[in-house]
Amino acid sequence: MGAKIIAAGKYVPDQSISNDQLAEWMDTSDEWIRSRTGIEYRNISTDENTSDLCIQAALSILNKAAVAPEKLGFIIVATMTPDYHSPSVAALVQHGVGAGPVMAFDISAACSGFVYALSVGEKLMDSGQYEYGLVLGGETMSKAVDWEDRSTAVLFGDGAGGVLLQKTDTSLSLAEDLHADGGQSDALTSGFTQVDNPLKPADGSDPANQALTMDGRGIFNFVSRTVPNSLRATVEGAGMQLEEVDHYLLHQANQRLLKVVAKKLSLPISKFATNIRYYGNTSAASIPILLADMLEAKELELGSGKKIVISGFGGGLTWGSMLIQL
Ligand code: B82
Repeated sequence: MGAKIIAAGKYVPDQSISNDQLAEWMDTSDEWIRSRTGIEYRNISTDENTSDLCIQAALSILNKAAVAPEKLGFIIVATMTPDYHSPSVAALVQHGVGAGPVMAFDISAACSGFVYALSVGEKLMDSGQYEYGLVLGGETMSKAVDWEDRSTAVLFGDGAGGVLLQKTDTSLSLAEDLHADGGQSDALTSGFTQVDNPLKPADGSDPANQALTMDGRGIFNFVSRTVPNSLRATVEGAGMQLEEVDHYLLHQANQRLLKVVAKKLSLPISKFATNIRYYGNTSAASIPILLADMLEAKELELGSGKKIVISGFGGGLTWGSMLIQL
C-alpha cells in the first residue's frame, strides 16, 4: 500500500504587513530585515487563530480535490502554536470542515513539523486502512513572538497549508531522514509554562517570559552543518544523486541559509524553491505553503512523477527530510 498527494492548498490571513509597516511599530528597517533574511512581507492574523487558518486551508484543499470531508480517514496538524494545549487543532479542524469523528491529532516538531506529519501520515496510509488523509501545517506565530524583541518579531508570519493523501499502490516517499536533539533545545524555545500547584506554587524562580526565544546565529550554524548531511542521506538513501532531484523545498527560515545549503551541496540555488519574501517564517506551515504556491504557479504538477525533497529544521532541535515523488 502507498499514498499520493492529490491536492495541496494554503490559507493566510488577509493582512500582509511590509517591512516598512513593521518599522512603524518597532525600531527596525526594510534594509535590515531584507538583507539578513530575504523577508519583505508577512501575514499577521487579526481574529483568526491557528485552527481557523487550518480550517480554511483544509476546505481549500478538499475543494480542489473535489473530495467530501466525510471521506477523510484522519487529520494530522503540525503546529507549535495551537489554539489550546487541548483540544488539539486537528480536533477543531475535524469539526470545522465537517469530517466524520475520525482520528485527529497534532504533531509538535516546530519548523520540522510538516515533514514529521507527512512521514506519520504516509505510514497511516501505508496501513491500507484509510482512503484519504489530511496533513496540515498551521501557525499563528504572531501570538508566540515577543513584539518588544525586534531581532525575532520581524522574522515570523501566520499561515496554514497542507496536502490531501489518497490511497494508492505506490509509495509516496522514496526515502526519509528524521531527527531530534533535545540537548540543543535552548537554541529555540516558545511557550514555556512552569510547574504551579499547591505543592509548588509558582514563585517566580522560573523564567516568566513565555515568548519565543532563539539563538539565530546558533541555529543558523547548526542548520548549515546538519541539513546538507540530511539532504544527502535522504537522496542517497533512495539510490539517487543530488542533481537528479527536481526541486528542494526547504523550510523557509532565512534566504541566506538556503544559499549556504545549496553551496555546500554544490547545487544551483535555482533548485531551492523560495517564497520567504512574501510570508516570512511560518514554521510548520512554510513547506506546504511553498508546495501549494508552486503548484498554483505550475512550477510543479501533481502526477508528474517529479521528485522533490522537503526538509524542515528548527525548534527541538528537530530536523527531517523526505524525498517524494509527485
Ligand atoms: S541570524 O543568525 O541572525 N543571521 C544569519 C547568520 C543574520 C544574518 C538569523 C536571522 Br536574522 C534570522 C533567522 C535565522 C535562522 O537561522 N533561523 C532559523 C534556522 C533554522 C530553523 C529555524 C529558524 C528560525 O528562524 O526559526 C538566523
